[in-house]
Amino acid sequence: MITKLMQTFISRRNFLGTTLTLPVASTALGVSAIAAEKTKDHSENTHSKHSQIDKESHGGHDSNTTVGNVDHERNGFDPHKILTDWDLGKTHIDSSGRRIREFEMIAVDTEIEIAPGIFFPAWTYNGRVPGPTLRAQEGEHLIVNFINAGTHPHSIHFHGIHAARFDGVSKGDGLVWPGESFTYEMPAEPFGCHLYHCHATPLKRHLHKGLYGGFIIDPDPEKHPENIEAARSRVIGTPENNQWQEFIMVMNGFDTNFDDENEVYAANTIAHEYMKKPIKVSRKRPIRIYLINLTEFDPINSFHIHANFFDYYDHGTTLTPTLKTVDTIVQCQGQRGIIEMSFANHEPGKYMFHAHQSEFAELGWMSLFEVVDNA
Ligand SMILES: [Cu+2]
Repeated sequence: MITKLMQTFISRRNFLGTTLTLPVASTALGVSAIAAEKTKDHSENTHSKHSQIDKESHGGHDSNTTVGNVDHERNGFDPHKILTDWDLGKTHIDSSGRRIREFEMIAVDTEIEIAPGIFFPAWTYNGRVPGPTLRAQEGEHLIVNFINAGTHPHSIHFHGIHAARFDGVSKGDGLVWPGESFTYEMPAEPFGCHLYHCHATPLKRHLHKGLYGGFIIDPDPEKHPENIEAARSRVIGTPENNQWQEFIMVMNGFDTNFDDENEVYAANTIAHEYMKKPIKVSRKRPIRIYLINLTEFDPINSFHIHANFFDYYDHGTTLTPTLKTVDTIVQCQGQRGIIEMSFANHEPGKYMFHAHQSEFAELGWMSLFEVVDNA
């Protein structure tokens, strides 16, 4: 089944002249095939198109990924940059000696391309999905200035510790209406890998439209003398931290035809982006992934690495692993954690990682690390 969005896009670009027949829509074919695969339904017409697509997709492509490329410049964000573009805000020391860290967030309606030729009418924080990765340090006082420049009421609900009036929920006057603004304040605690999202109702729609992002609180090493080395290694910008190759990955999905099922899945929004352009890593330095699940409509998502094992810190709130030597973890929506692993003893090459729900992987959540001697 083809979404109205796709039809609009395809006719806009004149790919097909006046008639829309799936198999010749080559730039969108991979995703057309997977979208059709997801919605085995509705009409005989759909079925005949479907069988043609199957032949094309199995005969024409060898890597079972989307075909073509997403225009990241048009989107205004690049999933390769999102991996590491921490938003550290601005800091100052107030009169009482507290370190204040201040962030700017703006909600805007933004059409984004989530797979080649597939456009999605997203609601975003700061024009991107996921929103900015806010990063602070344990013990700081946080101020988040939020403007709603969108067309619906929104909020920011942080998974952290804060007063009720800063909880951003629709039942407690927590909504910020279009054209209005609100300032959230909270302590940066506990340290860990957290998240934020809009909490306006209907929640599933506001969340799935793209209003979410990572919220990382680095530990204060002074407070953790028993694990001071581990704590230091998590503090962005320190020499200990610079040994690590850190990435954020937000697992998400997109319901392109609004039937409460996802047609496209990814880590950091763009289907199969890290398959086509693998994430280059050095085998000599360990890897730390801040992994967050914000997939709507599916009860769980997962992360599986090929040819390797990792340690896992559930919620990132401990400095010793909560799971050791695993190659797969599962997260429900809102769950998150930190993965640590190394390719030091591996030969260089491309190593796959993906959701271990094959359907999610085939619909976009499949990726590669390209392990090299020096990255
Ligand atoms: Cu919202």
